[in-house]
Amino acid sequence: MRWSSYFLPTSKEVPAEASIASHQLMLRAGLVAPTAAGIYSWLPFGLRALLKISNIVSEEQEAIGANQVLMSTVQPADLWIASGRYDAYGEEMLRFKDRHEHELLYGPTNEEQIADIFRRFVKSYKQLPQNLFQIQWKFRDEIRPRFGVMRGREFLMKDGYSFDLNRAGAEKTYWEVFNAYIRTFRRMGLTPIPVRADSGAIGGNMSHEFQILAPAGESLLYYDAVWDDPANASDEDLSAAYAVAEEKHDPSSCPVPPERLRQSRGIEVGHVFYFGDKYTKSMGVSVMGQDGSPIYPEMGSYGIGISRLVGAIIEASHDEKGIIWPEPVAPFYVGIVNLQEEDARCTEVSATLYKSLHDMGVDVLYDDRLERAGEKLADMDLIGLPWQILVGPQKLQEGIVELKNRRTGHVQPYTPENLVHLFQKS
Ligand code: 5CA
Repeated sequence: MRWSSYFLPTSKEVPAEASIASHQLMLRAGLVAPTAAGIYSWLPFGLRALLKISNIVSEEQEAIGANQVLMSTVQPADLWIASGRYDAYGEEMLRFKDRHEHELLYGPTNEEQIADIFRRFVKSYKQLPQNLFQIQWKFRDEIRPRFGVMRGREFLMKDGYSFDLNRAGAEKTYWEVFNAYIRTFRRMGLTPIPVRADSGAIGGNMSHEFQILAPAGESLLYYDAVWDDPANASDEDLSAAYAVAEEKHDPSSCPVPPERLRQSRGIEVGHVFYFGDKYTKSMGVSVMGQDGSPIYPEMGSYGIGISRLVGAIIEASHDEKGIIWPEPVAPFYVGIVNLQEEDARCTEVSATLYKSLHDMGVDVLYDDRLERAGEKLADMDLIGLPWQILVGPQKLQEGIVELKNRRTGHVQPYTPENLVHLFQKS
C-alpha cells in the first residue's frame, strides 16, 4: 500500500474525549472514527488489525473442530420470551418493532438464537457434539460506554456455543475451548490470566474470564507472582496458579503467601461459560436419545471481545511515541519511509524495495507522501508497525538503507539487496 493513496488520517492532537492511552492512540493513528457514544466506524488501518485478530481467533476455533456461522444481528423477541430472558436482560437490550408491530431486538448475545438453529437441524444423539461460533456485531446499551472500543455499545464479538450429550462431554468441550483461548491470546502477544468468574446474565455452573494485566483495566485482580513472568513458568504451574477478581478474594482463605500475592487491574478479553441445560430445557430443545427418550443437550458459550482486543493490545503495547504492534496482529508488517521524496535516488530505491517486498507477499506500507522527514518518522512511530525501513539521501550515498525495530528502537544498516533477502527468509 502506498500511503499517498491510503486513507490513514493521523493527528498530533490528543483528543479531549479520550482518557486512556489506547483510546487516544486509536483516534490519533486513524484506526477508528467515532459515530456516537460507544459506537465507532472502522477505518482501513484499524480494520486490518480487526481482521488479523479475527483470523487468529477463527483459526484457533477451527483447530478444535468448531464450525463458523454468521447469525443475523436482528432477532425476534419471541426467542427471548421463551427462554425467560426478555425481561431479565433489561435496559441494555436495544428493542424495536418492525412495520407489522413485531417485536425485534439487536442481539446482545446469541444463546437463544443458536439453540433455535440447533433444534431445526439436530434431532438425534448421533449428531452430537456440536460446536458453532461466529464473529458478529453485538449491541448492548451500556449505561457508561467508555475507553473507546474497550467498552462500546456496538462491538464485535466472537461468540461460540457448544452442545453435548451429557455433563462429562460438556466439561471436556469447556476445557478444550479454555485451552484454545490461551493459545489464541498468546498468539497475539498477550499473557492471558484465566480468572474464575460469576456467570452473571448468561447464567450457569462454571465460568472463567480471561484477563490481561493493564492499569486501565476495569477489574481489580489478585494473583500469584508466577504471572509476572509467565515465560519462565511451566503450563502446569500456570494453570494451577491463583488468580481471582476482587469480589472473590478472601485474604483469610487465600492460598498464596503475602510475599507472592500481587494486585493489578485487568482487561477482560474473553469469557467462557458452562451452563448445562438452562436454555435447552427452558426452550424445549431436545434430541432423541439412544433409548428413544428426549435428551436436553448441555450447553456452553464462549466469548472473545474482538474489537475490545484492538484497544487491549494497544493498552498492553505502546510507548510515548505511539502504538507498538505485536507482529501477528500488525496492520502491516513493515513500513518504508522515503525521507526525501524530491531525491530521485531515494524515490527509486524506495519504490523498488516496495515492489520487491509487496511481490514477496509481505504486508508493506510505503510512505511516499510529500511530507517532511521528521513528520513521516513521527507518524511511522505513531502507527507502530513492527519494522521500519528508512531510506535517506546520506546513507544511500554509501549504498545503505536502515532497518529499525519499533519496539527496541534498534537500527541496523543493510544494502537494499540484503534487506530483501532478510525479509525473504523471515
Ligand atoms: N454469550 C457469552 C459468551 S459468547 C457472552 O456474551 N459473554 S460476555 O458478555 O462476557 O462477552 C464476551 C466478551 O465480549 C467479553 O469478555 C468482552 O471481551 C467482550 N465485551 C463484552 N461487552 C463489551 C462491550 N460493551 N464492549 C466491548 N467488548 C465487550
